Amino acid sequence: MKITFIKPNIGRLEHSLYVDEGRMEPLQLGVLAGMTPAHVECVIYDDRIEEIPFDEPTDLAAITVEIYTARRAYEIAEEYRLRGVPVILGGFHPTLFPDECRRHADSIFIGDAELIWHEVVADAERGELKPEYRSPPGIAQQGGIKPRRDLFRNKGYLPITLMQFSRGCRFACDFCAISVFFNRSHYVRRTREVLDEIESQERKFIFFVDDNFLSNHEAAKSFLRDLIPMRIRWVSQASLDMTNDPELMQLLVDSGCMGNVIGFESLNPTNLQRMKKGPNFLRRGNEKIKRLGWDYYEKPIQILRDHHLQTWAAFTLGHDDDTVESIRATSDFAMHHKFCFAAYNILMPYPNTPLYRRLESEGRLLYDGKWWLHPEYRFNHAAFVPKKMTPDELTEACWDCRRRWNTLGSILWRMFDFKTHLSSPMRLLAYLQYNPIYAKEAKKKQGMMFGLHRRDPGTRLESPKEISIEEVVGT
Ligand code: B12
Ligand code: SF4
Repeated sequence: MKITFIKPNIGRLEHSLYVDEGRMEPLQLGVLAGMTPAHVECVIYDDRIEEIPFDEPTDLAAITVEIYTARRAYEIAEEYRLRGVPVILGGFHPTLFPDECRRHADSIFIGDAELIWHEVVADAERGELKPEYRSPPGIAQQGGIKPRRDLFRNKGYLPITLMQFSRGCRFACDFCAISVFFNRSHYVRRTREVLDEIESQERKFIFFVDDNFLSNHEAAKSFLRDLIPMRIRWVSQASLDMTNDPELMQLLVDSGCMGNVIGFESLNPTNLQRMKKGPNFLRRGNEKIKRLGWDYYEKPIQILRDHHLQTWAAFTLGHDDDTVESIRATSDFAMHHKFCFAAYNILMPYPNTPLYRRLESEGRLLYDGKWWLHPEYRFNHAAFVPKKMTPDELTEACWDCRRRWNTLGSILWRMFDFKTHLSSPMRLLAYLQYNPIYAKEAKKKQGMMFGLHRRDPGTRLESPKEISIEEVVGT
C-alpha cells in the first residue's frame, strides 16, 4: 500500500509555472504521514515546487485543500481519478464546504484527522473507501504523534520548523474561517508532547502555526514557563489582548518569542465592532474601550515594542466604513510603526462565515459567489462590492499598500528601529532575510490566476468511476 500526499499550489503565472519561494513545510501532510501505519509507504509531492508524477503508481492520493488551492486541488484530483487512483480531499475547504468537494473526489474528510485517519487507511487498503469521513476538531497530535519531517527534506522549504501548540480560537470575528471550523473553541496540546516534538528535531527556530497562540492566557503561560529551558526562538500568531497581561508579555520574551502575526484588521472602531473583533477592544480588566478613547492602538503597540517583539501586522481591508483614503491611512500607520511585516489582505468572503452570509443576503458577492472557482478571479482582487468604493478601487488601494510596503526604501526605513529589528543580531537577520522574500512573493502572486487550466475542473470526468485508464489513453 502506498499513499501519495499532495499540497496543491494556488495557481500559475501567465508566462510560466509559479514557484512559491516563501514556501513552508506542509505540516498537515507530515502529521497525516506520521499517523499512517509503518507498513504503508508515504510520499509527499508539493505542487508549489515540483511536478506531480501522476503516472507513478500509488494506491491513494490524499490532498489537503484550502479555499485558495481548491481549483488546483480539483485539477490534481481529476488527473489521479483518470488513472483509476482513488482520491480523498481533506482540510479547511472540504470541512467548510463539503458539497462542492465531494463532486471532485472519491472521499472527503471533514474535520481533524487524528481520531479516524487509521480507519481511512484501513478502508483504502481493502479498497472500500467510504464517501465521507467526519471527525470533530480537537486537540492536535494527541498521544505524541510526530510529523514525518523526513518527508520534507530536499524540497527547499524555508529554514523554520512548523509546529502546533494549540488549535482554534475563542473569538468570533465575522470573516474568520477558524472561528467556524473550530466552533469558537480552543484546543491545547499536552506540554510534554510539544516539548518532546521540539527535542525530536534539530532546528531551534520554530513557527507555532496556532490560529491564536494566546487564546487562553493561562494555558499559554503554563506552557511558556516550561518552554524557557528549551532555549529556542519562536514566532506565532496571536491576538492583541496579550498586551493587557504583563506577566504573559514577560513570559513571551523569556521563552524566546521574536514576534507574532497580529490581526489589527482596521483602524476604524466602527468596522472593528461590526466584525466583532473582540480582542482589539480589550483593555486591562476587560473594560471595553469607549469610542472617544480610541487610541489607534498606540498603547498596545508601545507595549509590544517595549518587549522588543517584531510584529507582523495583518489588516483586512474593504470593510463597510473603509474608503480609499482610510486604506492609505492604514498604510501610513503601518509605516509609522515600522512593523516587521504587514499583510494588507482584501477582506475575503469565505463560505459559511457570517460575513459571507451577510454579503450574500445583500447581493454584494461577485464571481457568482464562488470566487475561488471562477476562471476570471485573480489573487488579491476584490470578490465583493464594498460600500464606499468600487471593487477595482479596493483592489488597487490594497495593491498600492503592498507596493509601498515592499520598496527597498520602505525596508530600509522600517529597519531602523532600535527597540525591535535592531535590538539583537538575530532579529536583524530575520528582518533582512524574510523581508525581501515576502516582497518578491507579494509581487509575483498579485493577480495570479487560480488553477493551471481555464476549463472548469471536473469537466473531463463525467462519471469518473466508470472510466478505465485504457479508455482514457484511447481517447
Ligand atoms: C501556517 C499557515 C500558513 C503559512 C503557510 C503554511 C505552509 N505550510 O505553507 C503562511 C503564513 C505562509 C500561510 C499563507 C496563507 N494562508 Co494560511 N494558514 C496557516 C495555518 C495557520 C496553519 C496551517 C497548518 O499547518 N496547520 C496545522 C495542520 C496540522 O492543521 P490542518 O492544516 O488544519 O490539518 C488538519 C485537518 O484540517 C485535517 N486535514 C488537512 N488536510 C487534510 C487532507 C486529508 C486528505 C485529510 C484526510 C485530512 C486533512 O487533518 C489535519 C490534522 O488534523 C492555517 C490555519 C489552520 N488552523 O490550519 C491557515 C489557513 C490554512 N491559511 C489560510 C489563508 C487564507 C492563507 C493565505 C491565502 C493568506 C493570504 N491572503 O495570503 C496564504 C496563502 C496560502 C497558500 N496556499 O499559498 C486560511 C484558509 C481559509 C480557507 N477557508 O481555506 C487558513 C485556514 C487561515 C484562516 N485564518 O482562515 N498560511
Ligand atoms: S482573533 Fe483571529 S483567529 Fe480568532 S476569530 Fe478573530 S480572526 Fe479568527
